[in-house]
Formats: sequence, C-alpha cells, structure tokens
Amino acid sequence: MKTVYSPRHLGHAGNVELVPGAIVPAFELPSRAEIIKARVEAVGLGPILAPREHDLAAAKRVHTPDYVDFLPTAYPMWLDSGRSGTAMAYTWPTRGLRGDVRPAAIDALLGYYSFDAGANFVAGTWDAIRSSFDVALTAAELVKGGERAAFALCRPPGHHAGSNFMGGYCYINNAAVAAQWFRDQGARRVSILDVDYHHGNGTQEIFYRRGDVQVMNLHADPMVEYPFFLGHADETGEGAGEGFNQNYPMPFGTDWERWNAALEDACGRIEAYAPDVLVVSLGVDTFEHDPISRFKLVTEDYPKIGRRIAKLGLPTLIVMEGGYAVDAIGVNAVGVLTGFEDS
Ligand code: SP5
Ligand code: ZN
Repeated sequence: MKTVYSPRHLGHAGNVELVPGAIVPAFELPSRAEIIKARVEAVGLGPILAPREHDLAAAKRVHTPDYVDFLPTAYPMWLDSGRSGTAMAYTWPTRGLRGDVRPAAIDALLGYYSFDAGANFVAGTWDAIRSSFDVALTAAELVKGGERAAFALCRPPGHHAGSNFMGGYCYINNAAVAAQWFRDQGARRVSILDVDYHHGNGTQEIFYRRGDVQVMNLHADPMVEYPFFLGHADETGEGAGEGFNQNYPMPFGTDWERWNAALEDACGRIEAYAPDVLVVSLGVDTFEHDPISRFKLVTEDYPKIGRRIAKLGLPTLIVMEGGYAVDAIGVNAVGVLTGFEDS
C-alpha cells in the first residue's frame, strides 16, 4: 500500500491545549505523524509519496468558501493584533447571541468559526492544514487510479471540522473532502467509516442531508465524552439523507468484543449500500493506553480492523485522524494497514 506524507505538518508545533482546569502542551503532536511514517518504513508497507498540490476549490465543495478563506488569514491576523504565541478561541456565538453577523476582530472570528477551543493556530498551522488536504487528495487520486487502497498520513486530522467550523484539532475535513472528490470524479455512492474514538461530528454534519455519502461512526458515548453535542444513536440522517447516517455510541471501557460487534454491524450496512469507494477515518485513540480516551482496544486488535475492512472488497482510502498514545501510535495505525494488506 502506498502512503502519502508531507513534512510540512512539522511547523504545526509548540501548540497548547485547554483541558479541564489547565492549559497544557497539546496532545496532538508532530511526533505522531513522524512515528507513523517511521513504522510504515520499518514494516516495508510500500512507497512513501509526496503530495501534489490541489486547488482549495475541492475543500470548498464541503466547507463554506468564507470558512476556507479564513484559515490562512487567522494567524497573520493574530500577529497583526499585537499578539504572539498560540491563537485560541475564547468566545462563541451560542444561544442568545448573534451568529449571523461575521465579526471583524480575530478574537471573535476564532470563535465564530469553531465549536471548541481545540483548533488553535501557531505560525506553521496553515501550511500544515494545507499539506494535510493535499495529502488526502493525492492519496484519493491513487485509489481512483486503480490502487486497491492508499494511506493518507494526514496531520492535522479532520473529522471534527464541519461545513463552517473547526474544533478538536481539526480544520479541513480531509475525509469529507476526499469523499466529495470521489463523487465529483464519478463515484455514485461513497461510504465513510469513522473508527476514531471520538464521534466525527464534522463529517456527520457535512453529509447529514445527503443520500449519496453514507456515514458510519463508531465512538464513545457523547453523553459522557467529547464532542458531547452530537453522535447519539438516534441521529440517522434527514431528508434525502434519512437512513444514511449511523452512530454506534459505546460506553467507557469498551473492549474488542463490544467494539467489534459495532464494526460488524457497520460493515453489514456498508455492504448493503454497495458504495463505489470507501473512505476510512482512522483514529487509534481507541487504544487502552491512550491518554485522553477510555476504550480498551489492544495492539493485537488493530490488524483485525484492517482485515475486516479489506473483506468489504472496496477501493479504500484510509485517512489518518486521532491517536495520542505516541509510543504506540505507529504500531497501532500501521497494524490496521498491514492487517488490510494481509487479507
Ligand atoms: C481528532 C481527534 O481525535 N480529536 C480529539 C479532540 C479531543 N478534544 C478534547 C480532549 C479532552 C481531553 N481531556 C483531557 C484528559 C486528560 N487526562
Ligand atoms: Zn479522536
């Protein structure tokens, strides 16, 4: 399997994060992608290719143009306002406030275009976002060109980013952009299977009213886990999208047996939908030792995920999302890929 990777993610570094009670060094680190890349090389998964540059018009197929255009301006605006360090939102246009007036100040725009304080900007952030988008589309082109599968080693991740908002370390929704790109290239139906520990709220929001992109989401119960405000089992799509969104919220402590039952059900629904192509949002924050998560998957489980996905027999784009147990992220993420290849 070919991997697409760019070192341009490395400048998205030195970030901080707001957690309950403190500002701490970010969990979403440059070393994540570097360790996955090193593991791809160590197991000889296949060639590692640089991305080709793509027009941002492809991002504007799933995000609003004003949102996409905001992203490269965020950090320069932050500097122009006399600040340095990390640009972080601190106010949001929620209930009782006006969300229909786009403010002028960067302080307000950061909140206007986000749902949490988890998508921050440092000097290299836009370049990393841009390269992650290019990585996803370059890998999508490999699949469109006839590869059985390709691995988009995206950083930053994307699945929390919606049509006009960032959050949860995500800015451009790489998996959603790729799914839309496949549609625009002639795929009639596309399925997205999101196995990250957190609900892919952005992906769900983008395709919620559409029947041409099916979205399956396995994640921790949003009653008790981030992103909290979406991802319940009764969210099944609306209008033309009714029946094409499926959520599998699961409790803290979920192990392989329980998680795999959800995977089986999701794979059955994908088989019934019979898409032309599959996009996998691959998070390995389901791992037992993940520092921000509370599922109990073990290293030996990840190849099993890959084998089950391969059994679907579909052209498959695998897009990297979360996973914060840095020591194990290479073995676990690449375990999914080698499991796919072995079957
Ligand atoms: C792509 C992805 O996996 N994004 C995850 C964003 C999670 N953001 C909220 C994290 C809450 C962390 N709680 C800290 C507990 C530390 N012991
Ligand atoms: Zn996650």
